[in-house]
Amino acid sequence: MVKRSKLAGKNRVGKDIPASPRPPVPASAAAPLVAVIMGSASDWETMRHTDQTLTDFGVPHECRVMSAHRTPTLSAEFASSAEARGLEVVIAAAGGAAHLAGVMAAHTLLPVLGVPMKSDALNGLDSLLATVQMPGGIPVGTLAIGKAGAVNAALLAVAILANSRPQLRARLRDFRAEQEKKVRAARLD
Ligand code: RP5
Repeated sequence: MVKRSKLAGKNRVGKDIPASPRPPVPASAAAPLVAVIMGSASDWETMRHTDQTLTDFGVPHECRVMSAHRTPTLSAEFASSAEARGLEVVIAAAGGAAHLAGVMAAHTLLPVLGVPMKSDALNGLDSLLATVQMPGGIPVGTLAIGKAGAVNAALLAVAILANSRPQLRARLRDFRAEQEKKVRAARLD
């Protein structure tokens, strides 16, 4: 069972993000290897694609809401303890002045992948620049804005984990082969 961390506060684990009072649904039965963090429950519509992709690959993970500015202490504590809890990759999504991934990266040596949310004001350009433009020294691997970035963050996390997990690597190879097959078979009416 994925245990609900004491740090989680009111946040939920797994596919339960926007829903309320029922108990958290773990994203997987095993201890999580990937944390999927987002700045607001409003990011879940996009980040559910990260959750789904990790689930498709059978990667144990947890999904939580926390914010660099609304819950700064929680965010710092979560990132600081992530490695000790057995996590290997942190995926952080945020929109607007999107500093969540940078804050995560500041508090952990684990690889942090940032997903810029498509914002109302600037279509995600604000989120992209805030996430990608980390000063040298503390890296955030930044993906594309929105759904593509959400899916690719999961695939990149899979690739990182697959370096030391041959079965996962085989699944990733199969996934690529399947994609290629579909494109090769594509017919235009
Ligand atoms: C960011 O502000 C969140 O990541 C979200 O993308 C954005 C808007 O949040 P809400 O006002 O919808 O909660 O912190």
